[in-house]
Amino acid sequence: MGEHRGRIEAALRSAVVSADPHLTELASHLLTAGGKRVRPVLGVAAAQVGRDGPVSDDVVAGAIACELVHLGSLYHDDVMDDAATRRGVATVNARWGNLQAILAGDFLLARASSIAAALGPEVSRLLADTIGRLCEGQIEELRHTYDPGRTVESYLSSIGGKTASLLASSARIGSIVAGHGAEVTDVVTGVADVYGMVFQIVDDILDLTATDSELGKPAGHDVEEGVYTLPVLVALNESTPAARELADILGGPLEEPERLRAIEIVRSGPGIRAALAQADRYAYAALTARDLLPDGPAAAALCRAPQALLESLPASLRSPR
Ligand code: GRG
Repeated sequence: MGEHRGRIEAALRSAVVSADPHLTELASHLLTAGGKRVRPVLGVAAAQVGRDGPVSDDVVAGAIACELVHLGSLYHDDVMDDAATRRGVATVNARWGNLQAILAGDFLLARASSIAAALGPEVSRLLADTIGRLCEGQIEELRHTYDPGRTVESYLSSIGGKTASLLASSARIGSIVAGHGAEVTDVVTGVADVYGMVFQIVDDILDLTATDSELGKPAGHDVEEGVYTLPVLVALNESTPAARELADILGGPLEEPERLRAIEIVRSGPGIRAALAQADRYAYAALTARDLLPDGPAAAALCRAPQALLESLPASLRSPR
């Protein structure tokens, strides 16, 4: 994957260059600040299923189109959240203002669309539909902001759109561009979708369980913002005095002592364990897909990725299967 990472970085850097040097600076800002590149790595891994050797330039192009959509969505997300920092640096909105951040995010989406169009109508349409799914997931989350009555179904639908859909499409595009048949393409799409669900559930668990310094932001940030994730929804659905106290606390913006109490209630109830069990079921589904793909390291790594994510959690959190 080392060689591929170099190609991904070079392609990303050249994709964000505009005729306007200031727009280039805006569009490069988060890219040069870091990021794990999960989406392009998934795209390349999907292309490598059943194959040896380097992937084509078109596979790298498909992979970076997905990362550019991710980046564009982060620019817009940071405007919506009025976020001050991301990837350890000031956000574009904090440094240059909301208007420039929105335009730079649009520019990243435009570059992604142009790259996808060059890969053909199927990839182009898939990427456009995925941008729509991101918006649907985000709208579903907004619809239930500060809503203690939010259902688990709403949560799963929202993270399916805002996170898993782009990871699934990254793998799907890698597979299509590599010329895999429909069966392999559908399996890698499903595995990457499941990975996305686990990825977001784990992120949401860590928001409630990690320390402020591990997170680089105060724990319970989601609760504070009114985003009630799976552990919180499970805790709210208990018939206990603690669940009733939590319902009384939630429903609006929180003062510091309320945020800490809400975290304490969720941590000491069944919500974290239930969320881990849900993630574990997804991870198990990905493991069982291994038999449906040709042998080789890429297929093995893809199908084990959700499980590996769960294993990277502190032992104190992990649930037995
Ligand atoms: C403009 C495409 C577009 C969408 C508008 C704002 C929005 C609707 C969607 C944003 C959805 C969003 C921010 C989902 C969270 C996705 C997520 C898991 C982000 C963190 O991804 P990582 O951990 O981040 O891969 P790095 O920094 O490593 O790239």
